[in-house]
Amino acid sequence: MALTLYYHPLSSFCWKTLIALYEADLPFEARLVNLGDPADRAAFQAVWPLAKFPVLRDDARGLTIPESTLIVAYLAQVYPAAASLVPADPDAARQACLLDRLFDSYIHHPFQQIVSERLRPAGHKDPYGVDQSRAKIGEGYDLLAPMVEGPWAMGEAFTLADCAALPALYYADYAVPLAPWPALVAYLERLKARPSIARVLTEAAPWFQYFPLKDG
Ligand SMILES: N[C@@H](CCC(=O)N[C@@H](CS)C(=O)NCC(=O)O)C(=O)O
Repeated sequence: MALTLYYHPLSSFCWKTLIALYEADLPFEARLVNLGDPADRAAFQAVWPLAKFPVLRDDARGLTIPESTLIVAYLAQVYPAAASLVPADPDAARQACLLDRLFDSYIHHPFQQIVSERLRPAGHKDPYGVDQSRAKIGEGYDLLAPMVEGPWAMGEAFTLADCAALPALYYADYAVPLAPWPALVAYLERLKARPSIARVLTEAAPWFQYFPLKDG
């Protein structure tokens, strides 16, 4: 198969790319990486030295593409079925990219910081850093709630921005509940009902027991 996605079903950044692949109904081999297994990690590092997933391998073109945003943009550029994920209009494309960056930078990354803190050993905790990350997520919600046009981030078209929004909002809701931002609550519900996203969540469900923040 030409496309291989190195991923893990629980990985939030992998969700962004899975949503895009499912939206476009593109065939690909899903290669689950167990970073806890030294041999699996070493094999993945041979593909991408940073050993961060997702990574897309396109054998037909001899390309290895890391970074979730870049993977979605690549799919949109190369596969007609995925083209609408990045709007053709340059201004709309820029806005979709901006929303992707905002969801990643102000919600997704601070959420990752909170999870990392949860995994730190006793004596190395950073409650001040967690407070800062929570505050940043709240600022992200404030910023993004009025920017989401509805039904999708960019209006009628489902784009890269929505692929980025789902993992960010779905997971951050555990750390900073979305309830005070009803527009984002409603948006997240619409996202969850979208078939591509419902499929990602169904596939992740057996792994949620390993999610460190599932108890809040
Ligand atoms: N900026 C990267 C972030 C990728 C990332 O942080 N991936 C996480 C999983 S969600 C990972 O590989 N974690 C494993 C590790 O850090 O060892 C992207 O957008 O793809």
